Amino acid sequence: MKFDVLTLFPEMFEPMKESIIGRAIDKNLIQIHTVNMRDFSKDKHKKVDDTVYGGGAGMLIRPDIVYDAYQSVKSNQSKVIFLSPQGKTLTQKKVLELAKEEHLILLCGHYEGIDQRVIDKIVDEEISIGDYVLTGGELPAMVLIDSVSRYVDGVLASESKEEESFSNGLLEYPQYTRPEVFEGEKVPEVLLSRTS
Ligand code: 4FN
Repeated sequence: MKFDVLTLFPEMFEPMKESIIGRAIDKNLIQIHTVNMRDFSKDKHKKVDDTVYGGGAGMLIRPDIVYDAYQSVKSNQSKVIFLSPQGKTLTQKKVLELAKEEHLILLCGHYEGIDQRVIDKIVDEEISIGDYVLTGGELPAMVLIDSVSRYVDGVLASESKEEESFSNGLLEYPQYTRPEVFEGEKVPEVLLSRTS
């Protein structure tokens, strides 16, 4: 599965090369490629944003910049997801659905947002990770990549997906590991004979 991330802050995605996701990249099971939208600026100051028509606070990313960045990575199998507070909340059901895709293009907003015309033109789905104010769509994009990547074949050891599945998670009980006594608190007696 390939992820192309359209962002103004590509360096934010560097830490994803660690851990389980990093191993999946090394094994060529997933690819995470960032596109710096600033590279598509047409002016000498590398400007990508402008003021809002009709007034209103702040700046928006210009539609032509986003469109050219999109054109540089789109394929016939790509699905474009805009990470946005107005989107449908990401659920485990949606994660499993997205894991079947070959190519996801993730569009990350910054400043006050993105011109609506390019959203209408290129975006297939608008997804939110929850209701709180953020400074950009980059962390939401990483949440989506992390949650979806675990379901790409070969990324996780086969048992862990079932065991940690959402439905089982709701029924989870407290768990304990060594030491047997921590700050005077003992592991429940009934569990002590069952360590695997
Ligand atoms: N956020 C709210 C209402 C109005 C604005 C925001 C907000 C980043 C570009 C969007 C936020 C949260 C979850 C993307 C929030 C998400 C974003 C996300 C996001 C800069 C404009 C902005 C009512 C939700 C509190 C800033 C509510 N999932 N604007 O955060 O991109 O994906």
